[in-house]
Amino acid sequence: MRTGVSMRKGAKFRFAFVLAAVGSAWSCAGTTDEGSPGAGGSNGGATGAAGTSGASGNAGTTGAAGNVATGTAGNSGMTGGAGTTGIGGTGTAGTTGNGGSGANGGSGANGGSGANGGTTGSAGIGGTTGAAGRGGTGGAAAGAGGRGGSAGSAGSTAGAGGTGTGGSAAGRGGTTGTAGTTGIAGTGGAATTPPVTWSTNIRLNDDTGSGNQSEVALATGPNGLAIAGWMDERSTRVCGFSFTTNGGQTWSKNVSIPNVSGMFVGDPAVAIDGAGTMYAICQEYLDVGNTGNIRMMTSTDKGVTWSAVRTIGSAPDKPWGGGGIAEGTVFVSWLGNPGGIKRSTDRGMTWGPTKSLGNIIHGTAINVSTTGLVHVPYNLDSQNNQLRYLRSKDNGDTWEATRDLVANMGTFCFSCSPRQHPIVGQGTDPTGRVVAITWASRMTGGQNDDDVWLLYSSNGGDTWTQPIRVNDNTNASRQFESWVAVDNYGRVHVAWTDLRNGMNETWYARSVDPTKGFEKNIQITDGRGSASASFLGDYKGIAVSGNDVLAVWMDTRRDSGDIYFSRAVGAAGP
Ligand SMILES: [Ca+2]
Ligand SMILES: [Ca+2]
Repeated sequence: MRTGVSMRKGAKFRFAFVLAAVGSAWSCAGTTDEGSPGAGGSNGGATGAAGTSGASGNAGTTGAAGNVATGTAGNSGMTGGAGTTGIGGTGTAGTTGNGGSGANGGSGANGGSGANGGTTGSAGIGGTTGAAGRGGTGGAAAGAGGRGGSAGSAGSTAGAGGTGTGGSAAGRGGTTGTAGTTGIAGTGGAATTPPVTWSTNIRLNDDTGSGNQSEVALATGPNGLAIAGWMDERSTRVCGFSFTTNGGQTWSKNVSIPNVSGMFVGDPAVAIDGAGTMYAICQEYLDVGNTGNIRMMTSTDKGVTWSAVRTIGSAPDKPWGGGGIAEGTVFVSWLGNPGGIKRSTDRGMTWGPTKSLGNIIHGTAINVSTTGLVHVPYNLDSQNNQLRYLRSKDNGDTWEATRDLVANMGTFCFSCSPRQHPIVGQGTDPTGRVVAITWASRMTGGQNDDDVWLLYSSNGGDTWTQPIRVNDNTNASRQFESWVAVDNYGRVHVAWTDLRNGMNETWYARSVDPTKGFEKNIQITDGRGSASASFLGDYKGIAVSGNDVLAVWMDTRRDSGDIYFSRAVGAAGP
């Protein structure tokens, strides 16, 4: 943005057939036999059948002592079938469920005449711990029958699912065993995240002088392709660009969109489509805040050659770009009254109709996804300082009605030095289901100065959290110029300018689930410079490239402004 009002921008249990011991009846007083304890049964056995009644004993003279019939032990219950493997869980399998304690044998019937069969044995206790992430295996039925009595019942309780460990998602309980009950879902272990190590910082602007570079944006594409763009005042002000074809290991010499008007040029934007076409965009002001042109050049060969620079529209201020999934698709938005957004499917040669965004004077962000979801958030301080949000579910063919996600985005430090404008940053996972929006402002619940805020959706923008503070410093200090990226696993990566140490530093935080907070803030910068400037570029870039996170920022360690880069290899990986 150029001016104070502009943007910046988851057993087979065979029923245990418990053979009921049939108590024979003898006409005499028999001895009483106690049933012996059954062996441990566990899951899912059926209740043993009650002993059949003995036949009536003959009344008579002294009968021979009746033999005590021995009840037949109940058959062991079959092992419950393991549940199906938990979906998505990678938790370590738990230990097999212990067999439940066996059915206690029924108390022996007295061999009396006409004695009834023994009483039914009590049911065994079900097995205990099941396997993590899997249904517990069933315990053996095992209950030995009491003498003269009927067999004990098999255990009936299925093993419960155990607790998984180390998995990144909760394992699901087993499906219902044939005779067993459904295993209880195991709880997932703590999710794991790869470590974050930011690389040695490197400078992207390749001039040797001390001209000012600022206002840096970043886009990533397939196969390690990325492009950064910035405003460059090494000589006549231009939009400068550098790109990488190896995920940021090395960067190209700078290219630029030149200044042909002699007027103010800046507000660079960059995009890469799904096929790897790079789009370099620059605002050419003709009358600052009133009229100007959006200029663009493209490369379809990873930067070996670039097209001519063309004017693709008019706008008073600050364009933004979003690369489509399809080859040749790109979105461009801009500020104005009204601001707008439009789409091209032929690399910017022709454009579809403009969708009005209302009177916007600060920047938009654009994220496109493989599911057709397109997310466009922006600040609307021309009305009530709300966070307004536009969504498409069909790749921009049609747009939904706008929604206001935050009624008031807080106080922006327009007049601070360095200044802070209501620039809205955004990132999504490739499917567009996990969406994060960030800005910096003074808001209730913060530190009474500039803080970094984040709004989060895990359902494609249907519902959103309240603002969540990202920065964890405890001293009164400014954090601003934030941007955000979301990786393939839905993790959120935020970068911002941080003055907690009184200097111009760039800091970072990651979260698996922002509703549960962020990891400890860490610093990306390995050097720092003065923050005593009226302008530190308004915004910055952070994006995911494969398993890595890339970041670019305006750095003052060397002169009044350079564009620096770092990457955190593997920080976005499995
Ligand atoms: Ca603060
Ligand atoms: Ca410089």
